Amino acid sequence: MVKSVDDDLGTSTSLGSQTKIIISDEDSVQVETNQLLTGEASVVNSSEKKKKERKKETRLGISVKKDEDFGNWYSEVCRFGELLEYYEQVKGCYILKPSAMKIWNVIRRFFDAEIEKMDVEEYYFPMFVSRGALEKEKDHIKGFAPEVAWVTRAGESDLETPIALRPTSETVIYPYLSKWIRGHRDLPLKINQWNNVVRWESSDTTPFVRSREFLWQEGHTAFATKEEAEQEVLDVLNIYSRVYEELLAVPVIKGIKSENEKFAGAFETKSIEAFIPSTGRGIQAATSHCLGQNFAQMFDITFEDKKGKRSMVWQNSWGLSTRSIGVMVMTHGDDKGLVFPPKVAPVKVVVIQVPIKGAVDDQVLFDACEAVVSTLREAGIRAKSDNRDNYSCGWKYADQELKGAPLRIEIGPRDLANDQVRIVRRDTGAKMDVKRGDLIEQAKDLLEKIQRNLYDVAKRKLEECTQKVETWEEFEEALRQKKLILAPWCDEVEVEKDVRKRSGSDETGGGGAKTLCTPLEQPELRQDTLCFASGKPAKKWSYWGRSY
Ligand code: 87F
Repeated sequence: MVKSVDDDLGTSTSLGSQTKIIISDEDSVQVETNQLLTGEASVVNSSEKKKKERKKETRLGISVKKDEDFGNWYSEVCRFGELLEYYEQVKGCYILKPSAMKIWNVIRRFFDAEIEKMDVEEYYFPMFVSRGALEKEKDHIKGFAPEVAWVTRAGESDLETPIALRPTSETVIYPYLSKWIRGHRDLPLKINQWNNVVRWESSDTTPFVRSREFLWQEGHTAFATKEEAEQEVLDVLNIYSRVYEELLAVPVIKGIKSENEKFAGAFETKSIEAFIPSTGRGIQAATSHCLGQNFAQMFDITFEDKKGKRSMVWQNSWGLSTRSIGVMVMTHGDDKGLVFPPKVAPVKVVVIQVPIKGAVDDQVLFDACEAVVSTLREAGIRAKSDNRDNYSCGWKYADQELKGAPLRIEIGPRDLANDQVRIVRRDTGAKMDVKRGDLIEQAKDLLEKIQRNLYDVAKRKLEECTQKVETWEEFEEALRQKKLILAPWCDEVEVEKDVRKRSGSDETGGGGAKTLCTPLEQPELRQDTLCFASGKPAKKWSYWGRSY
C-alpha cells in the first residue's frame, strides 16, 4: 500500500516556525539498499511546495549538536524523540507522551515495590490547600510564596478565600497526622502518594527539569524516635540512588545539603545529585528530609509513649519527580537522538524489515519480522516492529535512533536465507549477525551490556569532570572549565553566599556557583586544610558548581 506521508506528519510537533524534523546525519545511516534516506521514494505527494518543504525538514534532523547548543539539542531531542510536546496554552507545561509515561511507570513500579518492603502505604490527598493551612507554617513557605498558584474564582463568582494548588503536601497531610496519631501504637505511620504538584516557576522552564506542573511521589512519615527517622532517610536515599544508577544508568552522589540549600522546614536535607557535563551544571536528583520535630510542633502531632508521656513525633519527607527522566535524557542522549537504558526503555528492540526489490516477497519479510517480535515478547522483552511501508528502511533506522530503543533488528532477504538477523546497538552503533536460534540469549546479553555500558560511560565522564581544588584561583579555573568541584569548606552560610556572588554567572545564564552537597563519602581531610573560599579551617569536603 502506498500512503501519503502527510497522514503521518499532519499532526506532528509544531513549535513556532519549526515543524517536526525528520532525519539526521546521513553518515550515520547505513542503508543496504539504494533507497533514499529521506524515505520519499514510495510517497505520493500532494504538491510541489510541500515536497520542497519536506525535503528541507527531512535534511534537518536534530538541528544542533549536543556539545554545541545543549539547550536547543535537549528541547529537540525531547520533542522529536516523542517524549513530550510543549503545551502552547500555558508556558512551562508539557504533554507527556506514552514513552515518558512508560519510563515513569517503570520507575514507579520499582519504587513502590521497594517502599512496600518498608511498610509504606499509598494514600491520595486532595490537590487543594486552604490559605489557612498553607500559611500555618510561615517560615517554610516564605521563600516559596511566589511559586504558589491560587484558585480565586468559580465560574463568575469570586471565592470567599482563595484556594492554593498544592506545591507539595505537608500542609495538606499534617493536619490529618495530628488527628490520626494518638498513641505509640499508631507509629510509625508511613504515607506515600503519587501525584501532580504545581509550582509557578517564573523563568527558565525546561522540559522535565523545571515545569510548572510535574509528577512525583511524595513520602511523609512519622516515628516515635529520632533514630528510626534518621535510618529511614538513608534507606530512601539509597532507593533513589538505585533508581538512578540501576534503572536510568545515571551515576549520582549521595550527600547532605548545606544550611542555605536545605529545605527550610527540615532539620536536615539529604539528596542525590547528578551532573551534566555538557553544561557543567549539577542537578538535584531527589531529596530525603529529616524534618525533626518542626512540623510536629506546628501541626500538633503528638503521641502518648509507652510510659504514658506525651511526645512529639519525628518526621521525614522525601520526593522523586519526573525530573529524573530529563536527567536521563541529558546524560545518555546523543546527536542522533534519545538513548534509553534497556531497563526503562519503552521499547527495547525495534524490528525493521529491509526489502530488496524482487529478492523476496514483502509479505514473507513482514511475517518474519512479526515472528521475531513475537519471540522477543514471549521471552519478556518489550519489542515492536516498525512496518510502516511508506518510509524507506534507512529513514526508519534514523527515526528509530531518534526515539532511543537500545537495540534495532534488521531483517532482509539475506538474513532470511541464512536463518539470521542483524542486531544493531543504539549506544555504540556496533552490528552483529545472530542466528535465529540464538536471538533471545543474544538480545538479553546485549541489553545487559548496553545497560552497563551506558552507566560506565556516564560514570567515567563524571569522574573526568570532577576536580578537586584547594584555592580560590583553582576553583575559578575549574568553574570556567565547567567542572564539578570538590573543595574543602568551612561550612559557613555567609561564605557560601559570598561564593555565589563572587563566581558570577556564565555565558549560558547559569547562576553563581553553590554547594551541591557534602558527600556522605568524605575524602580524608588533613588537619591543617583551609577553606578554599574563606581561608578559615575547613570542616568538610563539599561539591560545588553551577546548577539547574
Ligand atoms: C514551592 C512552593 C511552596 C518546594 C515549594 O522536597 C512550597 C514549596 O515546600 C516547598 N517548593 N518545597 C519543599 C518541598 C519539601 C518536600 N516535600 C515533600 C520535598 C519532598 C517531598
